[in-house]
Amino acid sequence: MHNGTTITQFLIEEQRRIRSASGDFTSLLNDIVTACKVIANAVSHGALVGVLGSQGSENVQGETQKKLDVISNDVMLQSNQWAGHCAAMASEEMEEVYQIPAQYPRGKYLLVFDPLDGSSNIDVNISVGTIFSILRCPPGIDNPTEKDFLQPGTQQVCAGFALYGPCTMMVLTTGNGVNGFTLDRNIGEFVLTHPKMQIPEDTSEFAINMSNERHWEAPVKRYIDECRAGKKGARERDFNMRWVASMVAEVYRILNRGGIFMYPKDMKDPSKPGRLRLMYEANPMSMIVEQAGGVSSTGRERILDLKPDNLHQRVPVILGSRNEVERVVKYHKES
Ligand code: FDP
Repeated sequence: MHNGTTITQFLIEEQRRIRSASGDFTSLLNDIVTACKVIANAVSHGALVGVLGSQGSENVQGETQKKLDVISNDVMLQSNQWAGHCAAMASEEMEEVYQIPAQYPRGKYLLVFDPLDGSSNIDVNISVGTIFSILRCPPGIDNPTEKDFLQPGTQQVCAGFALYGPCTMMVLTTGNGVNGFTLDRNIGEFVLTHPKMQIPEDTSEFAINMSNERHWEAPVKRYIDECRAGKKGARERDFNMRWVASMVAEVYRILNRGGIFMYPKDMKDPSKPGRLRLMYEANPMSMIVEQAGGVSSTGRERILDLKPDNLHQRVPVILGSRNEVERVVKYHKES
């Protein structure tokens, strides 16, 4: 028998601390948690239930959708549309804002998500995840449109991600630190296993897609060259490298043992000022990283301060251990 704190107990205890809390927010988080359990189940059965492979369609970013991208998106919509907590939703997989169907009541929150991050890893059995961000719907708005979602990351009420790896994990922040929960499949509940996660300030591990090196700007090239020079170079120590190509897995690793993750601005395609999406990747991950004592920047600005231009905006992302991210920011200032 388990004797830990379940995520349900944790959320209710958090709710009790806020006198004015109506329970809406706790209930919304519970629905998100349920959705992630359903997605975890589909991911873990893979080819046995025919969910691998391509869907044969493209999303708004022009990326080929996998079957599990579409399934996960549907699960998130269905779990979160009926209870009356959301005013509207937005997703990586949908060009437009998703309006709550007329038969359901509307709530006061806006939910934004990437239903399955790291999609290129699905078919090869490498960790993927779901990233989400909760914002307040501006007062007096009955039918939220895109502009109601375009709030800076500092306005997020909550950010989190589920990681579908060897264990299924849920990592959450409501602005009061970061907590990690492991799914106990025997009881069907997430149990608090990683309370108050803190990112070490220093690291000797970096994560970047090295195949883009020729497209990088000078400050990033300088930083990575110095890491690669090892003991005999400017940094006078050896660095190690990791690249999972699933942001959820990289951020989870950094939360546990430190590190720096970069998908920086590059010159590959001038129409894209970065690869990762601000509203449902960079913002929630930046809130989590900052709440765990790390730093998150484009290289030039704090990510959480950016005022979004559109739902699917892309931004450069450099996040993780404080001293390393600050060094990269300094290199940008100097260049
Ligand atoms: P994906 O497109 O497969 O969902 O969402 C962006 C992302 O994955 C990140 O999770 C990951 O870090 C990055 O893209 C991988 O990019 P590369 O294919 O360039 O390695």
